[in-house]
Amino acid sequence: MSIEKEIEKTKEKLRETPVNKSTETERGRLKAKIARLKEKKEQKEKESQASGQGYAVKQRGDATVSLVGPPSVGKSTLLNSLTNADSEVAGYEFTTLEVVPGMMDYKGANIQILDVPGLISGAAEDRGGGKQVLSVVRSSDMVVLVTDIEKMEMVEEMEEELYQNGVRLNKEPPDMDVFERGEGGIEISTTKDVNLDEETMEKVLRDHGFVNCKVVVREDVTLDEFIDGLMNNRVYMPGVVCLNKTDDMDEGELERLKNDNEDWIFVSAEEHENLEEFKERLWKGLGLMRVYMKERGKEPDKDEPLIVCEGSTVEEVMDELSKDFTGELSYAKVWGESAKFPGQKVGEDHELKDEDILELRF
Ligand SMILES: Nc1nc2c(ncn2[C@@H]2O[C@H](COP(=O)(O)OP(=O)(O)OP(=O)(O)O)[C@@H](O)[C@H]2O)c(=O)[nH]1
Ligand SMILES: [Mg+2]
Repeated sequence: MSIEKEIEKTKEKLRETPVNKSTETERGRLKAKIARLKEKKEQKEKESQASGQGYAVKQRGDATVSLVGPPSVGKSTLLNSLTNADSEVAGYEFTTLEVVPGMMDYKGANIQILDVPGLISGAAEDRGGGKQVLSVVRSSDMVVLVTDIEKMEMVEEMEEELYQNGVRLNKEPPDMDVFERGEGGIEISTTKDVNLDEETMEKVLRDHGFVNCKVVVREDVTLDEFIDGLMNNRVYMPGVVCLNKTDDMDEGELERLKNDNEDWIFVSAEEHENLEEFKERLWKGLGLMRVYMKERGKEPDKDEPLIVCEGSTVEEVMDELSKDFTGELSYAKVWGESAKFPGQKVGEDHELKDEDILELRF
């Protein structure tokens, strides 16, 4: 769901929640959520504008994935073999000094892949414009840390660089809320499983300029996670390490590395080895699914799926299509994994599964 839609939905929920004592907390929560979403939207807009030369990469397609990595590990080669792009490949370092986009067609989705050079501190030295590079990564939906056997130690360095710049890989935002208010000082409320002591939290809050606020922490968080929860410039996205040039490796060594790093993906961009698995990893990481729309009495168009987030409901699919429809939904019918039987009539809150067929009637 886009941020705009999420804002709209939350506003609607707020309108539907009556104003009284028992709904006060819920209304506060919704208001805070709207404020947070608005901030996130502004942040995203700012970042897409912060485009120095060579960084004016428009977000296109159903999702965007950044390839980051040290020089000469084969980012451009990987981009070229995955997409329609034609990025310069060379045997010397710093070949690519601007962000090069390419479009990858996978399972009917258009996934934009960005070849983003020069992220790492030493290498960046602002030749690649470190800050802009980071803003490109921050506004993408997933990041791939590309490396090869010679530069494996760079993986940790890249992860650290991203962490220092507010990018949280493979993590969920902490389950907590901060409600700022005009008076009343700092009030902290936590669930039983929270181990971080309130004194520390209060100190951190003051250090971060909070004077009057109510903080609700609903899960056990580390100090760093607590701080993340106070900041609105953190971005959370999936990340995967891709070790390239497997064609150039000793087989025993490759096996050993695979065993030691089970969540990495091993490819040869040049020899096109394991690229389908790589694409599937992106698909899984991005959490996308396909829904085939069908008209009454007709077969669905399987070449043109609607690409939505995993777990989307009928209502969310309708939101996605909203421009095409007017009027009240008369019924929704579903074929596929989420249906109890083919053509089951379902409500708007029915959760769809990948490759479901959906017929909407207004
Ligand atoms: N053996 C082997 N070599 C590869 C592979 N992929 C890329 N290379 C070689 O590695 C060198 C660098 O490749 P590039 O794609 O230019 O690397 P890059 O990461 O884009 O480099 P910069 O743009 O300088 O950051 C070239 O000589 C490629 O031919 C691969 O899968 N196997
Ligand atoms: Mg390159």
